[in-house]
Formats: sequence, structure tokens, C-alpha cells
Amino acid sequence: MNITLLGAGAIGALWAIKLTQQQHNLQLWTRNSETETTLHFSELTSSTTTDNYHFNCNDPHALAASELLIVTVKAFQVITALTPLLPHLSTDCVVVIMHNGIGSQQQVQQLLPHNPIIYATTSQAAFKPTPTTIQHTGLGQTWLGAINEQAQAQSHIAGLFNAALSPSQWHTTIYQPLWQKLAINCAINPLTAINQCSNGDLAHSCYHSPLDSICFEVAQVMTAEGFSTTPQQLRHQVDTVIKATANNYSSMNRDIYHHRLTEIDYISGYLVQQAQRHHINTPVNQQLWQAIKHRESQDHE
Ligand code: KPL
Repeated sequence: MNITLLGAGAIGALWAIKLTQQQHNLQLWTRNSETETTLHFSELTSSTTTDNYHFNCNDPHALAASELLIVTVKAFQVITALTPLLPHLSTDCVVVIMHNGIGSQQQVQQLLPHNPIIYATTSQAAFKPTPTTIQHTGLGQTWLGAINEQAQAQSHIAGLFNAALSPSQWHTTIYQPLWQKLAINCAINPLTAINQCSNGDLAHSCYHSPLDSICFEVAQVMTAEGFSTTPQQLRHQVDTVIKATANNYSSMNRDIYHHRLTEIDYISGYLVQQAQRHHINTPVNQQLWQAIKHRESQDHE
């Protein structure tokens, strides 16, 4: 399949390499005007050896011929990153958007009213120690699902993702796994960013009370949104991720560390906004949202 991937950060580059291994014809769309690049990749099983992957970049003709566009930029970059591609994009091109958090869906639908639009969420983990080096650091589930009418018939795209990186599955209600991942991100990301600690450090007893409160608040909002869950269930899932990714630093931890903007508005911010619609109080998530916004404003005066 002809594919363009927009946003080759750690997760984007992982998918680009895995899909290339499946013989797809994939080009990267990058921030600069380079026409080719080489990425050095180490598989999950081998941290010492790397393989080189050569990619063509930024070719508008290849974009026009693309049947699939995968967007793996941060939530707040989606619209700005997509806009310059619009003149070249076929309306038949299936667009898959994968980022942490929720909240870009409406704007994307307005920007691309004709294209099939799929949202995806993954628990695969990757690390990009240098701009051209990618390590696959953890396996996890990927969910994909339609957010508009045109994408309802595109469940075969999940098969293509599954062949590249398993397990990947189609979900008929994609907002369900998006909310599940949101809950985990609400718990892990702000706390690890504010305290500049690893995911595993959250197992320490001093984090029990804030994690319990976050899960309590998120469970109320999720239930009000129609995705029934309990604080205990969410807390258990958060604990599982804390253990499974104990040595990792969350994406928000890295963003704060490198003085970059974070996805907080699409994580805790989205949660608080939805809570307000349902008249639910979420003081702990509200406080974390504000704390991260404060850190961002210090870095971007
Ligand atoms: O998605 C993540 C992130 O870092 O953004 C988690 C699940 C917290 C893993 O680090």
C-alpha cells in the first residue's frame, strides 16, 4: 500500500519501520524539506544491534498517491501539521490519527469532511534517543476505529496494522479504548512530569492517595460519558501500566524535561471539560492540569 506517515517521533517512526518491514511503500512527511532520511532501529529483542531503514520524504506526488495517511504528531499539532498537506491529499485517502488524549476529533472532521477518518491508540512503547535512532521498548495493544461514516467500512486497516505490530484490533466504539488510555494518561503523565520521576516511582506509597483520587474522578466522568467503569478497575489498570513500564519516563515527563509543550489540554484538560458538562467535580485533575500549564508558561514566556 502507498502510505505517508506524518510525524516520525518515537511511536511514528516505530510504525513507519514496522510497516516498511511488511513491504509497504511508505514515505515520511517531516518538518524540514529533506527528501530522504535513514533511521537506525533496534528491535525489542536486541538492544545492541541496529538495522538501517531508508525513507523518501516530503514528496507531494507520493502524498497524492497515498491510500493511507498516518498522523502521529502530538494532539495539539494535528491541525497545523495536516493543513499544508490538504492540497495534495486524495479524498479517498484513509487517515489514521494516533495521539495521547482526546479532543482533536471535531476539528479533524471539519478539516477533512470527505476522507475516512480512523482514530487509534496504542500501548506499544518506543524510545528515540537521537533524531535518527529508534528503539522498540515495549509491546502493547493497539486499537483502531472509525470516527466518521466514511471510515465504517475500513476495518481491514486494523489487519494491516496487526500484520506490522501485533496485537492491533478494530473497535466499533473507538471512544471506549480512547477513554481507557485517557484514564491511564491522567494518572501517570502529570504526576511523573511534575515530580520528574519514572513511571515505576509512582508505585511508592506517597502516590497512593493522588492516584486513588484521580481514578475516582475519572471513573465518574467515564461513567457519565456512557463508558461504565469503577475507580478500583481504573486503579488496577493504572497499577498494571506502572509495573509494565516501570523503567520508562512518560511522554509528558520528557516534554517537561525538554521544555516542550505537553498534551495536558487533551488529557487532564479534556477530562475536566467533560466533567464540567456533567456537573462533576474533579479538583485533583483540575489542579494537575493547572500545575502543568504553569510549568509550560514558565518555559514559553
Ligand atoms: O502513554 C504513556 C505516555 O508516556 O504518554 C504511558 C502509558 C504513560 C507510558 O509511559
